[in-house]
Amino acid sequence: TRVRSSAASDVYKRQLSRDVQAVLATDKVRYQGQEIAFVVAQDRYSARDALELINVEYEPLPPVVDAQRALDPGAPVVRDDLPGKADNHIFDWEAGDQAATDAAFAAADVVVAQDMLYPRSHPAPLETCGIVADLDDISGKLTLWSTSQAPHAHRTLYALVAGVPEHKIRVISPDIGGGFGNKVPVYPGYLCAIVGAVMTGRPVKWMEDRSENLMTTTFARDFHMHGEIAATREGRILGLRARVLADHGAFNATAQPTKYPAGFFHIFTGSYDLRAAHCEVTAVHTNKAPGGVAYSCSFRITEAVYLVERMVDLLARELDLDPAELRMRNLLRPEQFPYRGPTGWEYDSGDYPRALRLAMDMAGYQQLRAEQAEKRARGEYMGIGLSFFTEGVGAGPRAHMDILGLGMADGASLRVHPTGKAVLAISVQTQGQGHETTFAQLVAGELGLSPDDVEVVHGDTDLTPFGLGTYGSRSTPVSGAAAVMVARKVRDRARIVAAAMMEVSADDLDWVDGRWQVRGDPEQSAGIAQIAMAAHSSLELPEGVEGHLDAETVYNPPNLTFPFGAYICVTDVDPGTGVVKVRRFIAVDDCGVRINPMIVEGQVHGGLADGVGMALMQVIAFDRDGNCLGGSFMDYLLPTALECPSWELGETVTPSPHHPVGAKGVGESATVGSPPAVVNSVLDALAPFGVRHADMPLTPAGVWSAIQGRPLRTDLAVS
Ligand code: MCN
Ligand code: CUN
Repeated sequence: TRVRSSAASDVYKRQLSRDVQAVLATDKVRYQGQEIAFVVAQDRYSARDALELINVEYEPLPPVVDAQRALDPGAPVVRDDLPGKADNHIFDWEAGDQAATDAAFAAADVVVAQDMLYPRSHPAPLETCGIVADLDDISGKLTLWSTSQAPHAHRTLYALVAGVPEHKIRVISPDIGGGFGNKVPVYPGYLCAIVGAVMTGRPVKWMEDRSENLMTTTFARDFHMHGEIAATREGRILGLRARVLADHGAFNATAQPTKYPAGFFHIFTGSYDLRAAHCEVTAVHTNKAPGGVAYSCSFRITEAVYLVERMVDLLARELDLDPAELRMRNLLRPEQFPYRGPTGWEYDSGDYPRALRLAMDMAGYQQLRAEQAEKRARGEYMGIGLSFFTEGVGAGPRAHMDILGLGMADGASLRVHPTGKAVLAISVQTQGQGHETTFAQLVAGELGLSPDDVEVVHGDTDLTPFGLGTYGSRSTPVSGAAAVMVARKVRDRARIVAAAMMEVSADDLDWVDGRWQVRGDPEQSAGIAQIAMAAHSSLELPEGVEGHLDAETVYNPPNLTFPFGAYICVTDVDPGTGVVKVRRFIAVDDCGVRINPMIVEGQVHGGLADGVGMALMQVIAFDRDGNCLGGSFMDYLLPTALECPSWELGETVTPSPHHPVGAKGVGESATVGSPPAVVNSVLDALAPFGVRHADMPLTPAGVWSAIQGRPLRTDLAVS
């Protein structure tokens, strides 16, 4: 398709000149599974037959599969289509103060260094990606039913690319079978379906099969990290360094449009009171499917937390200190909040020691250590692993964060019908997180209604206000705040109407127990339903006050919210087979005020299972020819109930000071926090063998090899 440049904004034109993903390959296929042609047919069987008729002659070319070799002189250049490109280098990026960090390291008694890989993994939602595109040739309206976590942002992009006026595009994102970040990007299949619909005048549907989804849609992680931590002999951490090689695959489409090329990785000092830190990230192209960002990840905080939590454990071992004790000595203290970290982050609130103490109490930490000592004495290998994480979720504010020039703020609109039934329209999109429940609760709480009386509308650009969508656990911090603020606007309007109803001054009304009440006269009050009827009636309202009861708002968050948690994982490792059994998992999460505790627990359960999967089972590896070895669920293993223990959850509540009800996001917390706890646990179990580190996933083969002193490279097939 040709881009109609007249419709393309400056921002978009800038992107076009950069490193964006091809819709279909023309001269060269850059990774296995890259789309080269599309066929439109009346059913999938004829489409398959037609595909057979397309004869593609491939000339095999040498690939770059190993990120660590991508910058070698003479390495094949993946993106030789980019003007002047003679290597696989994408960007260098750094954060923190290098001189201060060097000084901290020079002053340290102990320095520990370690290389580690956060392997490439895949979100693997329950349903794959797909779209139905339909162009009404009379109205010119293009309707897209698509699996999108960000319907409004997708619509804007389609309008820019296709030159179709934005109001003539309607993106509907119904129940999409889970997202986990997989459904944030725009994929070639979506665009092909749109082109197909435009060209044929018929609705066109595209739906991936599982292998296509696993092999070609956006991946996560693939961070080759080198960490260094400096401390005093007493266990006071002084500084942290990270050097990262980021494998972005063949196209850099997901990371490039933001001003954080390595996402939020520079939050890598984690939960510790650290004065000096410096990180450098270099990104490279390889002949792999594009990606690197999404999978319940908070945009690289997953990798950052993994790095620091592994480094702290390694330091504990070096100092012969208990890892819980070392963490306690270095965690940020409650009085340090709001806390500005050495790479520029401002954490809004926290009480870290309380969360860690609670997790240790729940686990019976000292008894566990005693049990471990006994078992070691009789040749049994039990591990106790800790991790403490700080998340940063709720992107914006719009001045600091944008995607393709779209500032990260979210709208909400609220209409209360005459009968007191309310409809809240939000710009984020639920994929199973339960927004229909929690957002109704938020509005109901502000207006004194029952949540049953609040309908939540989402996932349809024609019915909802503009906003950037659901990812980075931003719905509650941003859209949830918008829902509360718009409800408060409605409540303020209701106050004026109530004053007119009761013939008093609005200043004489107090909001008590979900009703506007005349001060000093509790007998005289009105609830929202009554007020809504009056607002639509012939009741005379003061000059300048409109009738009806509705409002709109756009919420621009002042900062991210910073949820945190303390996790403890207990494993038993069989040294003969390398099999790891996760026996117990204690998770204390603090996501500020919980709107719906059961939903929060469900989110945490899911994230913990993700963490067990990543730590022990999941990896998308490649062979030396660039064949993807994780293209089916036979190879890419997802955790089931068999691999997961019965989770033991705890909570502390440290409200966010800037969120209107004190809530922080939670959707990705457990995925971010749990992998290091599992890995630390397994490596704790293996300590008697002198094993310092082994990379995820800690499969039986990986654990067994580590015990033999030959740790595996998990991202490449062993030949
Ligand atoms: N919640 C709450 N109290 C809080 C925080 C959250 O009751 N203090 C509720 C929320 O209102 C919402 C749910 O918990 O109903 C998750 O909220 P939030 O943390 O704001 O996260 P989002 O709604 O923005 O969801 C996105 C997040 C991400 S980025 C991924 S990835 C992920 C996750 O959610 N994908 C999921 N959880 C998922 N759960 C399901 N079932 N399916 C996915 O695809
Ligand atoms: Cu990072 S995966 Mo979620 O933000 O959609």
